[in-house]
Amino acid sequence: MGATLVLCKPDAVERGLVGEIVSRFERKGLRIAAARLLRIDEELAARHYAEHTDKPFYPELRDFIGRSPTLALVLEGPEGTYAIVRSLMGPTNPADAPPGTIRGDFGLEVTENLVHGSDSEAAAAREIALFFGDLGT
Ligand code: 3AN
Repeated sequence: MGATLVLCKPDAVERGLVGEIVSRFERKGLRIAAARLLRIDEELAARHYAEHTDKPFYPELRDFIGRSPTLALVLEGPEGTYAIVRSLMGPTNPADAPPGTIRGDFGLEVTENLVHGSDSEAAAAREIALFFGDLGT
């Protein structure tokens, strides 16, 4: 079994694309184990994006991720679920994302790229604890 964290970012919620995005993961066969709609404040953004806080694009990323609610999900599936999720999402920059992927079908630019998925088993464990640790998932 594997589990990973997915964020449907503010642009996805604002544009009414959450159903479409979650549906793609469900139709693939992944299971929703936990879900929470929350606004990501500056402290949570800095912890989640710890590797990016020194980057030039960080202020824009922080402002975007906190501008309206995000839907956080834990998705469960086979070992390597994080990689399955990332293949459905497509590359970070929607301009590089092929049609058929979430970012390729719905995104135009790198900041507003609709979804986040953990990029390793270790990141998944860390990020699930960050978003759902208080629920004991
Ligand atoms: P991913 O979300 O595909 O794992 P990361 O972790 O490299 O990509 O980047 C985290 C987030 O930071 C991206 N989802 C994107 O919103 C933003 N980001 C990454 N690189 C850039 C960049 N060069 N310019 C603007 N935003 C960026």
